Amino acid sequence: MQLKFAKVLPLVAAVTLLAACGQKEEKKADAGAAAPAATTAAADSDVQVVKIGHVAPLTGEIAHLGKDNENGARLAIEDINKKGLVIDGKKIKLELDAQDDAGDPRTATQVAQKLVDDHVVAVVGHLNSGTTIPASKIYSDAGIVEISPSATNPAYTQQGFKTAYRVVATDAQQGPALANYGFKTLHAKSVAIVDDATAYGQGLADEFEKTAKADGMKVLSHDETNDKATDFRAILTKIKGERPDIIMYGGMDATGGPFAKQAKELGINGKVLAGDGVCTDKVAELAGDAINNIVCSEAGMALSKMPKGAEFEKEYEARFHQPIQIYAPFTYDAVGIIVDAMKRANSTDPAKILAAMPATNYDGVIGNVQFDSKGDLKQPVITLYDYKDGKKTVLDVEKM
Ligand code: ABU
Repeated sequence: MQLKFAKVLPLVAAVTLLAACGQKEEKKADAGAAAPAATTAAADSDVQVVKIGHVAPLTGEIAHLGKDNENGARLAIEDINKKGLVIDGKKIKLELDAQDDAGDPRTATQVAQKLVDDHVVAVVGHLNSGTTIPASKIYSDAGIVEISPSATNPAYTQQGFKTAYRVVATDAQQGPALANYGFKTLHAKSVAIVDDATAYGQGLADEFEKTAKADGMKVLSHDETNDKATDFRAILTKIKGERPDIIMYGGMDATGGPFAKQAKELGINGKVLAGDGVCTDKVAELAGDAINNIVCSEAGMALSKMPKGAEFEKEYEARFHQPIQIYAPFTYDAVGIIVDAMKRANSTDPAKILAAMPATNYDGVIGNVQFDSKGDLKQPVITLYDYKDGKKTVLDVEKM
């Protein structure tokens, strides 16, 4: 279970204070602080095994999303090994060190330490903002690059850690995009907001609320549930009495689906606006008929609009015999970005990979990736969707 954002915040504040505040480009990689060389001799003495870590919840309510993330990273490792990788004249075999943080902040820090002890050269993860933020201090202390494929809380990259990167837009972009859609396109004059009290759900709902108010929408209420909740009828009955034009839900699909379903069962017919955590394939199954009421955003380009999206989808489905949920292309590219930094550094030393990261200019499945001084995307994109016949359908693409 994720801790409430309020419980994560003091940790974020503490690490922020401890961290140096300069820009990534200004900081030179500190080889002394990095983990020891992360390679081990393979059976074939000509080949060195290099480990890349991956962390996501593989157990619990959103294990389907964690597995989707892991599949994307695993596919990238397999593709790179198939092509062959040579760094500094040595043949490299990549290995995925895949871990489960159960979406729990405390477990996330333990797993992060395990990956450091395993001598991974870099980490793809974590999935949740509430796990990515506390784990980022461990990777920063070890000098290991961390690329989150999905954590959207802005605080992650605001701590001054030169190791912290992400390949998605943030909730400071996603919240306003949703609110503006509600106001300008749905012509909503009032909204009721509910969040799941996690770093992600609460953060996104707060960003939505700020823009909704600035747009002139009336925020009738802002309630809190939790990321394990299954029964939303009490909150929804109260909201029904408030007669909002729309509802905004900050949380993941495991709760967002039943939330929308119960809203419809209670006779609430307004749209339910939600972020990327809800914007999955699985939510159609969880929401039932109420899927037609959901409008959601992704913190990146739609798979159908990605330059190599169709090719990737075909390869993914052939390999894993299931549809992509949402973040697999992002974990696939996160591995590619780490290997690209390795190639440019001509080294598997974590400190040299870290030093190569700011100059990233990578053409992947998700498009071109370049980072700003904090480790965020230079050109973030938000895509808005609704569902037609249970399938995600693009409504709008906003380039930030
Ligand atoms: N961005 C939605 C899911 C991951 C997170 O930020 O918690």
